[in-house]
Amino acid sequence: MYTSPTMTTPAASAQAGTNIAPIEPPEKMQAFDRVIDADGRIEPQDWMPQAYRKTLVRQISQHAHSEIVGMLPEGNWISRAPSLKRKAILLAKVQDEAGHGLYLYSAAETLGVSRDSMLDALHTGRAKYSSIFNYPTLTWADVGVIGWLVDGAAIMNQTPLCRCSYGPYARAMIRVCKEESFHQRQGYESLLVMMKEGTQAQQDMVQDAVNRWWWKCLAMFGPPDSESPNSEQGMRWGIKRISNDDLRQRFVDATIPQAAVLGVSVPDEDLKWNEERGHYDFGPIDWDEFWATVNGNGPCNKERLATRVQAWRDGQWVRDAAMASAQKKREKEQAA
Ligand code: BYC
Repeated sequence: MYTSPTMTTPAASAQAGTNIAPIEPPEKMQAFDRVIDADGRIEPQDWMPQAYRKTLVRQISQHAHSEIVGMLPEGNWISRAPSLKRKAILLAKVQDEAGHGLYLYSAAETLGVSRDSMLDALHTGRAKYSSIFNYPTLTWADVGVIGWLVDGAAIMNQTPLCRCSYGPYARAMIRVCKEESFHQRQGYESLLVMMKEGTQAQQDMVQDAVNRWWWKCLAMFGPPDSESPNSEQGMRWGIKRISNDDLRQRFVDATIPQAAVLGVSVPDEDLKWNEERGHYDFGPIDWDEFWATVNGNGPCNKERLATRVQAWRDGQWVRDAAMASAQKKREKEQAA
């Protein structure tokens, strides 16, 4: 199912430029379309076209992988946090990301794909995860900037997913977004402390981290709408509610005033408030760099994947013990 190449709707076939005939039963397709048109919810037991199922598995599993790989850049700093308070906050945050990954793998499983196959795709480098986690966290300020900008971008992108047409994904996202909001605030607050109470060296460290992460965060929203092959169908199906470019613009508009309060600048000479549009104009994003990173050639791709694979191997005894314990429990229940 995960790898099924079947195109199922005339629209999807036409969009993909294929000649594969639609094979979905027309009455079921019409009933599905009626639910989508009425902005209703599709649940796991409901009939759905294969292409819808496949799109959801792709997006939700990529999202789950992003949460799990996303633990690594910040996890690097748990042992080096500057105080017990910051260590406790960071531990809780990284643990939350693990939880998000688990909700999302569970949501994807409701579509009939196994967790093992999703993890295998991640571990063998076949699955995508967010580009943003392939960059290094060089200083403590990176941890604050990830909270402020990366989690800030994540909230912007994920809040509309709470209204996604697929029930289990939408419900998972409600909790995820609440927790992301805490993540964003803790990052911003830690930067505020450094900027308002810190030394010049600490303030410089914050500015340097903002300079390194800013453009990566803008790219994180995905390619421009004109070059986003999945957007049109995703929006038609109510999976995606707001386009990549619109979310990116909202993020810039929301973040620039926050940067002013913090006392940092963003590294963009073209950034300018556009009175006519009622939005900030901003400079060009380096899409070559983005695609190189998405395709496995960013600064930390290999390290991230190797760490994940090693963690999976190291956890084998835990999975074996859990399975043995469950088997024992079953046997006891059967004997009783
Ligand atoms: N990185 O047609 P498009 C988090 C891929 S977790 C890598 O626009 P779509 C957090 C895209 O997959 C952050 N790949 O696609 C966690 C597609 O490739 P395939 C993750 C990217 O799906 C821990 C191709 O480019 N958030 O924030 O309509 C701590 C064409 O793109 C990226 C989610 O996963 C990227 N940045 O839109 C802190 C949210 N962007 O699959 C924070 C759910 C695009 O055709 N996902 N690609 O081979 C989404 O909202 C959408 O999938 C995206 C992409 C907006 C990401």
